[in-house]
Amino acid sequence: MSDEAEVGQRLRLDALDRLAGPDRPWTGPQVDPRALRVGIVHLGIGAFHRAHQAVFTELAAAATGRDDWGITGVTQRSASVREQLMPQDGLYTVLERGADVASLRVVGSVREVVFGAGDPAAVVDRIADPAVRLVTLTVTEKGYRRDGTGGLDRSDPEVVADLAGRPPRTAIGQLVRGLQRRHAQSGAPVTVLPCDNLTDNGQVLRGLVHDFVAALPSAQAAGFADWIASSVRFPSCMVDRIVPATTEEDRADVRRALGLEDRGVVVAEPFSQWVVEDDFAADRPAWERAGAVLTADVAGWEAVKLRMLNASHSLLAYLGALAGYDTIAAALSDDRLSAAAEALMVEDVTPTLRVPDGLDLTDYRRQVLTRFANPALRHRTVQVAMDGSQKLPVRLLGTVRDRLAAGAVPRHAALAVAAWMVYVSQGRDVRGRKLPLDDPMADRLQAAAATADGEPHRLVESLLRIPEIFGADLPEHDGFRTVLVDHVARLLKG
Ligand code: CS2
Repeated sequence: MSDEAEVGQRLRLDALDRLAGPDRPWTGPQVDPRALRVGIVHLGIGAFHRAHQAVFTELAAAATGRDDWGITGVTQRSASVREQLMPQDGLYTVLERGADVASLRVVGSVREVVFGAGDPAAVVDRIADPAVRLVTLTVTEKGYRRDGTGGLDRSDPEVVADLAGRPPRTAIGQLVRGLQRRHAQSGAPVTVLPCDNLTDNGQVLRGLVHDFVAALPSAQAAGFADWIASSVRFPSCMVDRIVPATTEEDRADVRRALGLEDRGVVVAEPFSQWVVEDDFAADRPAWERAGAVLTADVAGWEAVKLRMLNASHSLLAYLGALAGYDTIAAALSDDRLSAAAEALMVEDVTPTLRVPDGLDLTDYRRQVLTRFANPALRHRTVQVAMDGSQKLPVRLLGTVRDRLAAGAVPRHAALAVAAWMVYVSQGRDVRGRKLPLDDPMADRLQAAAATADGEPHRLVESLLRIPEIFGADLPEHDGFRTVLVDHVARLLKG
């Protein structure tokens, strides 16, 4: 028996057509995928993009009758998304899990998936294609390869190799080499829109592109930097949707509902939000027709989301994982942990925020906690716990600095940082189960933690002295160190 026969027929356009009918328990693509032409290149086509921007883009195309906003997705490190989607004509299911009901949507806006490491030339070609007017990114915080000051990390061997002219492998390298070809070939204007959880993500990316270009030999940079300044825009945006890792159970649920095998299933909560700075070099999809907010002011939204939602997510992830809770919802069901998340948002974060017009912060806070409590999502604490060295500065340390500057001690934000420190040093939960340290700085963190030998003061001191995370200022702040040591001492006692 072939693989295909064992697992059932694979999701594909022709198979989907045969299933069409009024009673089907899923929503099909809102545009005809066969007629879609590519207008967007997306770097980093993971689950988040497929559950968020790809859906907004399809709905916007459907609302406006446009057929030129198909997506070429670039998978960065492994070919697996390509292997999942290409045999399926780019189709995949978003399995939306509400607290009580689930629903399914088959999405057709991804028309092609390129494996960046396997076919770097194709990535450069696609970005240069004048039919493409948008390059979007979700490459995670670490994918930007920044140094301690937020600039491009010129000591990173992958950055060095991309700068030396090999076929590009890093996201910034791919982007700059694609833009370089575009400048040489058509000079058509293009917008680059980063969709990762970073403060001022558009400006950050513009700065990194600038750093890369400035490090090129002058003959290559001539005219190119000016063209970028005049013809490329880097708007910022805030993205929000909880997208846990897909499990075998999720795939089995979709198989049962669809009657087809979908290897590209992504899972998401019902909530989805996108606030985009309306500053485009050329055309864009009418995302507002799909519920996105296009505005001149993204910064306020971004700060609210990162400091309220992502910060309390990280707090629950570290405290929850240490306490033996597998999921965020389970962690939140512990009164002490939900009180800590609430206190973080109310006491530490709220005083630091400039609230955007039309947003009620109390409602926002309640909504965040309700979303976290969704038991059907099964969002794992260790998933949110990963890459802490990259996430802490963005989510928590801005709040810490603002409160310290105001003369206050941010006790709850410090608790989240302390929980991360204990997570790093113990690597085990209260029941003795191993907790993975999935972080680009894992070796350095573990080495720093090991020197402390379980002594709270030394643990805080050794981790706080990592400037890429805590800068030069925070280790010098006695009040912050003292509150960290208190929390760490208590957490180490269990
Ligand atoms: C989470 C985010 O994994 C994490 O660190 O905090 O991915 C979070 O689920 C999203 O930002 C929600 O929009």
